[in-house]
Amino acid sequence: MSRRAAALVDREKEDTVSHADLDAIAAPHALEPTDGPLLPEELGLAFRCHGLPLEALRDELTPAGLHYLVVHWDIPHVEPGRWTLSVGGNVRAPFELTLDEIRALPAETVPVTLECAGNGRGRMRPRPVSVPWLDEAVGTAAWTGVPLATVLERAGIGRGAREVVFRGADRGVQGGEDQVYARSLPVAETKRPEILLAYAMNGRPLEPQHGAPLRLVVPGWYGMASVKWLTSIEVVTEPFEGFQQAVAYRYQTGPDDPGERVERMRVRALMVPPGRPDFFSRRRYLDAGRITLEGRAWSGSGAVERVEVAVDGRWADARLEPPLGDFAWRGWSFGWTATAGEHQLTCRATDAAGNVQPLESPWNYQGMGGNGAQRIAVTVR
Ligand SMILES: Nc1nc2c(c(=O)[nH]1)N[C@H]1C(S)=C(S)[C@@H](COP(=O)(O)O)O[C@H]1N2
Ligand SMILES: [Mo]
Repeated sequence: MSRRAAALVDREKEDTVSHADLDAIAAPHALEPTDGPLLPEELGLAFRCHGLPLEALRDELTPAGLHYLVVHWDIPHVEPGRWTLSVGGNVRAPFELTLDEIRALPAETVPVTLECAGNGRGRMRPRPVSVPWLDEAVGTAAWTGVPLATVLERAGIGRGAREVVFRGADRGVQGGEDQVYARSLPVAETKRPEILLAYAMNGRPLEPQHGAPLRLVVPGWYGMASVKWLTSIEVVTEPFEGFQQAVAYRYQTGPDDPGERVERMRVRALMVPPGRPDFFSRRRYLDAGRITLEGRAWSGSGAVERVEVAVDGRWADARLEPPLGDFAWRGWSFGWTATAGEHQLTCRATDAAGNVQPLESPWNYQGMGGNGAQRIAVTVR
């Protein structure tokens, strides 16, 4: 029996994980996927990391306070006046930049949909044990900052460079490993002009929880690539093997499978839940008659080209709005004549690369890339 399996067996007799268990569990996720009820630790993570209230899908740009949030450890205390960004490694000319120096460089603003790679995890069976997202780990903001390519050009990427490593100011323990949050991008990817070193979100300075004073924003990729509280950029000549790259964020069939890297967001559509909700079940109540269902859809592999809506399993095409940008979600709407009774509503998107959103999230060990279709139960009176 693996250490993690043993921990799970022990665990089922207790209410919380003991320190001894935690020390014994040298794994990306503390426990094996489970069919059991939600654990107190998952609930704790679900409070620290919050989702987009789905009614906020009405906003093309998500107000910062409604944008989903992921913080692996603690929000670091960063004093903007003392903070600098170091750019180094395999470059011609390493340097440091203050926030004022970064703000003085030519800026771009790009609307970007970010989604956590763990979205949908909470519905997978067995359930990978981490933040138990259902559908709501997404948001879209207009990010303002300096293109990463500008800063890397100034440093001059050296010969033989393979990847660029981004490190944050936050530090913690995961899988038994003490670490700072770090991720890399292949050098070719770093030349994309829309990748930003962002200091503003929706026209306002970044808030602490979203990465102040400076964060990376990698449009098209799941959120883990967009390193917050950025302190250093290092060009390296070997593939980066940090924990958040080599162990976490992989599509694995099981604990011993090295798996594939998680990169681009899978195609997904969401609907604004119509009508009024029940407090506990979130079942929706609405009045019979003509209504417009609406929502937004996105993909990291090209534009969304089709959104379909199903009422009680019968699919029909929704009307698409013009895209907000190449890297942001696209609005859609669908006219429905609601008839008295119980109904189930769902939606799915197809992208320019021909990817069709599945009805059920494909299962994997870490619960990554869960793009199964949202289902909304409604009662029409
Ligand atoms: N330094 C640092 N960057 C980070 C994280 C983190 O914990 N530390 N979380 C990542 C993950 S998993 C996601 S999904 C996004 C979330 O960004 P947001 O909280 O601004 O929505 O930030 C990413 N960047
Ligand atoms: Mo994430």
